[in-house]
Amino acid sequence: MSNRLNVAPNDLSAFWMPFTANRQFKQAPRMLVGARDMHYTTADGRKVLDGTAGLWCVNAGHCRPKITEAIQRQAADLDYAPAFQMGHPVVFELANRLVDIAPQGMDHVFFTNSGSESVDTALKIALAYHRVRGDGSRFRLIGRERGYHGVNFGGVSVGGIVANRKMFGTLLTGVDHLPHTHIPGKNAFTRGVPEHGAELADELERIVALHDASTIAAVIVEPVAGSTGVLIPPKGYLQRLREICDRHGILLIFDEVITGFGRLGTPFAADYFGVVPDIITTAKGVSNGVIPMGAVFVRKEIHDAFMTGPEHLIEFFHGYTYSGNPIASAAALGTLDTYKEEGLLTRGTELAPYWEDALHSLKGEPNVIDIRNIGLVGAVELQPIAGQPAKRAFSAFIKAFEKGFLIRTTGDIIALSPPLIIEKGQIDELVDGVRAVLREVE
Ligand code: PXG
Ligand code: PLP
Repeated sequence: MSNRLNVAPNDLSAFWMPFTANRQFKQAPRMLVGARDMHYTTADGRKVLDGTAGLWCVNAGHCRPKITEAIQRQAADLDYAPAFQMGHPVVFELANRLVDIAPQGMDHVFFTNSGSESVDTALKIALAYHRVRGDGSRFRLIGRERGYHGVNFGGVSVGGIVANRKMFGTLLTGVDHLPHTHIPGKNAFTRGVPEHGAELADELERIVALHDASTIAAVIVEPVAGSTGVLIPPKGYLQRLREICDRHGILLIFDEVITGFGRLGTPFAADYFGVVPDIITTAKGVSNGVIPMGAVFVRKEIHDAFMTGPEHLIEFFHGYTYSGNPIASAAALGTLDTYKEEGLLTRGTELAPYWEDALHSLKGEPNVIDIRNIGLVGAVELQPIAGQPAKRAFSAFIKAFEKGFLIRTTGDIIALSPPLIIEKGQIDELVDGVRAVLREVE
C-alpha cells in the first residue's frame, strides 16, 4: 500500500463533507486508508468488512487488478480528450460493450459522471425527444414519493425524499408524484418481491386523468427504491406502470443507478422484472465506483428521433466536460472485464437464497420491525426511538463500524448491499455482526 497520507491531518475543518453529520464526524473521525476485495483498512489499522460496496458502487470489490491496470495504462497514454466534437477509441469501445449487456433494444449510451447527472440527462432527453417529434406539449415529469434520483435540480424535483427537497425553493415546475409502494401492514417480513400493492401503479391513471396524457413526457422510478431504505416493487407493479405508459405515449425511465450491474443477480433490474423501459440511468457500478462515471441507455427510436436536420449541426445541446473521460472509460472497461471473468453480473442469483435466509434470521432481534431482501440487497427496519428518529440506526452504524462492519443507514433502516464477490462465510459474518449490534444498541 502506498498511501502518502495515511494519517489524518490535524485540521479537518476545511472539508465540508457531503451528506454527513460533519460535527459528529470531526469529533470522532472514521478514516479509511486502504481497501482490498471485501475489506477496508482504517487509519488505526483495523480491517472492516464492506457490507455496502462503498456507497452501493464497488460491485467487483476493492482495488481489483484489471481496473487498476487499465487506469494506469490509460493515464500514461491519453489523459484527456475533449468530449465535444472530438473522440477517442476507448469510449466508443465502452459504449459497444455496454450495449451488449443492456436489455434488448437499449442500444445507445450517453455518458455522464454520476447518477445525478445521468438522471438530469435522462429527463432532458425525454423532454427533448417529444419536442423533436413535434409533441412539445409533453412537458410534465412524474416521479414517486420516497424516490431518490440524485441531488441535482431535476433529480430532486422528481425525487420524493422530503429532506432533500424542502430547502431548495420551487424546484422544477410541472412535476407530479406517484405514491410510494411501502405497505408494511400487508408486506412486512416478505422474502423477496412482496405480494400486495400492484394496484398502486394505477395511480398513474389518476395523474393522467388530472393533467391529460398530452402534457406528460415521462415517468421515472427506481425499479427497487434504494436510498430511501430498500422498497421492493410489489408483484406486477412495474409491468402495470409499463402498460399505462404505453397506453398514453409516456416514456418510462428506470433509474438503475443502484440496481444496474448485477445488484439483483441480473445485469439490470429490467432483466430481473422482465420489463424494458425506454431509458435506463446508471452510474456507480459502471466503473466500480473507482472513477466517477455514469451512463444513460436509450432505445434506438429515441436516439434516432434526434438525428435529423443539417448534419453539421449539434443534435442534442447537452453534455459534460468529462462525458466519456478516457481514464473513466478505461476503468469501466476494466470493470466490465472483471464482471465477465468472474460472472459477477449474475452471481447474485446464486447467492440470493443464502443471503435471504441469513437476513431473515434477524427476525425477532430487538427492535426489528421489517426485513426486506432482493438479489444482494437487504434492509432491516428498526422501530425508531420515540421522539428521536434515525438515532437508533445511527448508533447501530457507529457500533457496527467499531466492530469491523460497514453498514449503511437511512432513517431507522439498515441497508446492506455487499460487493458481489462476497462469500457465504462473509455473509454469515456480516449478518452476525448486525445481530450483535442489534443486541447492544439502545
Ligand atoms: N439515482 C439513484 C437511484 C441513486 O441511488 C443517484 C441517482 C445519484 O447518484 P450520484 O452518483 O449522483 O450520487 C443515486 C445515488 C444511500 C446512497 O446509501 C444512495 C446513493 C448515493 C449515496 C448514498 O442511500 N444513490
Ligand atoms: N461552469 C463553467 C464556468 C464552465 O465553464 C463549465 C464548463 O465549461 C461548467 C460550469 C460545466 O462543467 P462540466 O462540463 O464539468 O459539467
